[in-house]
Amino acid sequence: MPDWRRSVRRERSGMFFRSSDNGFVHPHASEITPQRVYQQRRAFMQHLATGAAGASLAAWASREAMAQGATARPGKLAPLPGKVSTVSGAAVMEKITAYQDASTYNNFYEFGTDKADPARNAHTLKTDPWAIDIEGLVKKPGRWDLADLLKLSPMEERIYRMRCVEGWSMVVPWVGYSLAELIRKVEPLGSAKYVSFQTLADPKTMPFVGSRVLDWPYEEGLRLDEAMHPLTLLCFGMYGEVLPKQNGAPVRLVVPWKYGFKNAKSLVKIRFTEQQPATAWNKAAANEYGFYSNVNPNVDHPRWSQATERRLGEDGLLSKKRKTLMFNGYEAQVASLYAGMDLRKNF
Ligand SMILES: Nc1nc2c(c(=O)[nH]1)N[C@H]1C(S)=C(S)[C@@H](COP(=O)(O)O)O[C@H]1N2
Ligand SMILES: [Mo]
Repeated sequence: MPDWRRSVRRERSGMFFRSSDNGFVHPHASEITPQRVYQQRRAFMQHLATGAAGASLAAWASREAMAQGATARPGKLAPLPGKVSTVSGAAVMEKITAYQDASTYNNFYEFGTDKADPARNAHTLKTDPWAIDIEGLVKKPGRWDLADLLKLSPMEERIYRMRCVEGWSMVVPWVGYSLAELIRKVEPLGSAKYVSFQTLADPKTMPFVGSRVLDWPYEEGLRLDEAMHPLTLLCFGMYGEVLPKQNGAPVRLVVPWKYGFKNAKSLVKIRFTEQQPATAWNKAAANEYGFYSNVNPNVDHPRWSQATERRLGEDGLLSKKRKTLMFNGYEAQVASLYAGMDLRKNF
């Protein structure tokens, strides 16, 4: 089979081969109505205004300029207060992917395995009330309500590349703060070496949690030093708004130098452990999805090359013109985390 055909088939069918035609259909309108966007945004802004975050945030003057790539959409409202991050590497100077693409071409298997399924189905997700349980090897375990998480630290905008293991990529302005802020508050014990992340698995609101495509709940994991890295983002919003449900509302992870599947959506549990935790994709196919999953153009997936990628909205569906960068372009920031490690073995 020619290479292009193989890549299209894979992208259409997701990380597992499946026979489906819907993989690259972009729906015309977002599932989010103006009314719903407005209500979400108001709730988010109220949280910001009442919290420590609200007071210190400068206006987002350049919002329009940053969103040059975004197509007009229903419910586009006043800018959300925020400040551009000063963390090194947190603002790439590449064209921002259209909101329409980033919010309708998703992997969120709890809502279906076709790229258009999450935007179609995730409206059933209930994001209020919401909490994250902190467990394991920490001095201060316990439950953090979303309202408390939202004001734990000032919100920042992080413009990151996102590279899915399947070979497509985008550039998204996320909103959140470094996960390290939360980790410091709960005080990991000296014995904690890893952090595991669990996401919601609610069969009542997530139609595919009954399926056997993955072992639910979706789990991910990082080494503690990776989790503490300033680029690792606890993310509540994108494009100046609260996260759309299909992108992992109300709170998700974004680890920009790793393949997209490390970015666990709709987080409900964070556990500190001594042993390397299990991860959903590693359990499903250990030879294809390793624990580290750092973006690496030199280490191919067993079924396809990782040397190049397709940028959503930029390249044609069949072309992967863009060279994939080592650590997704964050080598200067993160390479030292892996000094002396064999990245082929620890893929
Ligand atoms: N809970 C959960 N989180 C998930 C997934 C998922 O299926 N379930 N898919 C992952 C994959 S494969 C990718 S590429 C990203 C996609 O995030 P996005 O839809 O915001 O682009 O979410 C990741 N997080
Ligand atoms: Mo992915």
